[in-house]
Amino acid sequence: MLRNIVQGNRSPGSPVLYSTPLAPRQIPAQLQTPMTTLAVEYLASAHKMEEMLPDSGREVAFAGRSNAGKSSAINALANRHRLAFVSKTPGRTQTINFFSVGKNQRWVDLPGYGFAKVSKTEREYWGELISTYLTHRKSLMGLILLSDSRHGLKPLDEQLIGWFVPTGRPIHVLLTKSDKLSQSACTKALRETQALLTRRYANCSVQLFSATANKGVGQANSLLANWLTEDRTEKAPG
Ligand SMILES: Nc1nc2c(ncn2[C@@H]2O[C@H](COP(=O)(O)OP(=O)(O)O)[C@@H](O)[C@H]2O)c(=O)[nH]1
Ligand SMILES: [Mg+2]
Repeated sequence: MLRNIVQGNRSPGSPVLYSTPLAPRQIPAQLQTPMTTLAVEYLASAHKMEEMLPDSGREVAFAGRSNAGKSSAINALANRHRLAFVSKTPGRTQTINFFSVGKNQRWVDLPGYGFAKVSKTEREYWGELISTYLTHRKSLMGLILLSDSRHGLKPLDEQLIGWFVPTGRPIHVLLTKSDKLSQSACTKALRETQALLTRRYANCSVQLFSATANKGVGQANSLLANWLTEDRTEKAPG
């Protein structure tokens, strides 16, 4: 639903701070635009395959259980507060939302899953849509899977991983809300998820993440930028 997305227009120009302009090197660092701010803009939402944007260029998809912290993570990665809608109650953002992050480069916010109050028919429809998207989308360079660091990977998370692994493209797991865990619990969660992924799937990586504490944001952003730019011609599926 479009109203679940706040359009990502930047705020208008900064207020006049000085009566006489200063040379750039004289502007205090705290007043300059942070280097990490990406030009992320909302593009479109799709309810079905026919509404998807053309399958060209490159994109990275974000998936996770409802309430895993996906919208918060997207906002943190974009260094914006209200790009993706953040919910207090597990909700039903049942659209695939496209964001531009550069020329022919997109982030794709997939609908959250595992929300109990969704009917079986609805669940099946979205399972079909997402599995079709994950397995057929040529421009999809990799999948970011968000999972609450306190709960570990759930069967539906593994189902998604199972759909995507055969494409030969990478999956990176963000263990979200890590600010809610102690340092030792974080280490344990990271080690256990890493071990599970290594045991069962190829081409998966994992890191700790917290949108609230801005933890792991730089690491995830570097990986996203690599996926959207690196030369992968040898890995393209036949
Ligand atoms: N403590 C903490 N809470 C978070 C974090 N990320 C998200 N949340 C909270 O978790 C709930 C669900 O977040 P949201 O981003 O809407 O999850 P989504 O359903 O996966 O998009 C909200 O109440 C958020 O404020 C985080 O890094 N730390
Ligand atoms: Mg959300």
